[in-house]
Amino acid sequence: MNSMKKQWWHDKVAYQIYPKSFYDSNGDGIGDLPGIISKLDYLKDLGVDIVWLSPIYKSPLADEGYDIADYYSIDPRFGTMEDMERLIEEAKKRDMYILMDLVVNHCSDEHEWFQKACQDPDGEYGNFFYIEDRKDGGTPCNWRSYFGGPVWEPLPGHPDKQYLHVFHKKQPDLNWENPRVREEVYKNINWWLDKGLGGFRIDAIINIKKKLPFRDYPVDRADGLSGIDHMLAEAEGIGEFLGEMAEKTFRPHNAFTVGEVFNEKPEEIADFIGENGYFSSMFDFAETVYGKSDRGWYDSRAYLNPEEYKSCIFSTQKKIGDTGMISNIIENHDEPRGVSHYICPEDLCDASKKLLAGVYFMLKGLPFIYQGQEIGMENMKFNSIEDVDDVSTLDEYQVALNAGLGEEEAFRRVAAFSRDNARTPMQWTDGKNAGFTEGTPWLRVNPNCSRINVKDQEKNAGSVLAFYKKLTALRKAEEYKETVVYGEFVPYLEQEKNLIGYFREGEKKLLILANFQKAPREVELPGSVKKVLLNNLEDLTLNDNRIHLDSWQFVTLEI
Ligand code: TEU
Ligand code: CA
Repeated sequence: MNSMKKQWWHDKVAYQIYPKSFYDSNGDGIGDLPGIISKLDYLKDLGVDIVWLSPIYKSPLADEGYDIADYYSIDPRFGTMEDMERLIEEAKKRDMYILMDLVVNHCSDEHEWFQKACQDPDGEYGNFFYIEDRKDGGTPCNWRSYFGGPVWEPLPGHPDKQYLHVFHKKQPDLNWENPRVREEVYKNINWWLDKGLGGFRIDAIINIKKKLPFRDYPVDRADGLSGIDHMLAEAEGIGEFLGEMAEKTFRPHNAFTVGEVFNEKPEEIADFIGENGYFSSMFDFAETVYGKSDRGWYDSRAYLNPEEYKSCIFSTQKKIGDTGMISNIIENHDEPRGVSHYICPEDLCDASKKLLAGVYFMLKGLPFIYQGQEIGMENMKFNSIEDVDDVSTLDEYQVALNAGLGEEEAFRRVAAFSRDNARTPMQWTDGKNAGFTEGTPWLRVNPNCSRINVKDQEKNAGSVLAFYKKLTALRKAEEYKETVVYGEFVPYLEQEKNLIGYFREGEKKLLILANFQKAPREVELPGSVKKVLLNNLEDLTLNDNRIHLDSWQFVTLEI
């Protein structure tokens, strides 16, 4: 049985809001905090307990808020500090928790620290960043930034110096080796937690430890640069920073944290999310990264087949076991829509969307829903590269062109991965701008809002939204909650093609079955069925020891 020490957040359901695109309360085309407050009841009704907000701090929005200019203030485009305090309070009234995004690998080049570093690179703030001399115009190493080009950029006002940025050049990396930097970060975290925040989602954290001194790694693309992964694989000692941060901030507050961790080794899982881990949880990205090519998005797989998807989620489940609580997702603000990536286009329908929802939601772990996922929002059909706002997509388009693809082909390939797919405005209604704003939306609304929107789905008991409500309700049901939250994951008929089957074994024994294909099938049952807890279709044919599953049918049975 479960050997995990219980924590307050284990049985929760989490939801990610991308504030800029969630709900605009004042008609300027940009979603905002008052807009979020006005939708708290909607989230509560969906069964959400924990709400993670992508960054809303003061920012020039070069990377949509992941470039923070002041960690202690709210960007006026999103609202005021009073709005934020009100959000925390209103959430509390509903037994909900707010998480902010902790972006501390880097700040904005418009942050006061960086401004001071530029004024006096040899002074105190120079040491807040990685600043190096430019000898003969050369760079200290050949690393490629995540958004393309070298990680080194001339320091403004000092042509003889350069600074490091592993993301955009407007996101200078903070020097975590400097204890003053860490102290400032911890002070800020505690300041927010003291305000009543539930915790944080922790951005890009694997990058805070650099392998020093700087050196070149093998060139892996025609640009003559080397992906950062090579360096990260060699960087040791990140645990000292993360352990210190947890000790000085999260643990004393009993805060919930979820790390954006991509490269943990199996033997490190306990260090990250075990009982005394650095974080409460971390995301499972096994399926997110599957099929992504080192060469870039143009060379990556636009969607996975059911067998590949199964092998990813199963390998994570087996690997994690009782070590800790992983966080399960099908999408986020950096990825294509889950239904467009894990279901092939000709198979996309309400039933297959619900199947995917059921499969990941019933896994062991904490389920996160990304805004719009609960109504089955799909990728955007962009008309051309001019439609795209995201810095990462623009770079990947260039990478594709450099690799020799024609403009149309390059656009088509990167469009499947564009971060803007998930960033189009939330579809509340079938009306003007999908009910997101009275003004002009900052990013084009997906025209399919006429067919996919909250208003219609709220009225329809067979909608994707209604199915998500059933999923959250089962997780909270007194009788089943122990099993859904803590029950052991045990695969069932793992070798059956396009069948995803597994047990959750706790106080009860549940069997999850998903016929991930169009063709109906018969499946043998391991015992008699006590109760049908979930079914994404209207009918179900059960015999003594066999079940008939229709196209895309998903069920959860008590055995
Ligand atoms: O993403 C970190 C990350 O690893 C990215 O490289 C991600 O793979 C990329 O966005 C795909 O295009 C986090 C945030 O989630 C992302 O939105 C930010 O842009 C990034 O950190 C920098 O803060
Ligand atoms: Ca607004």
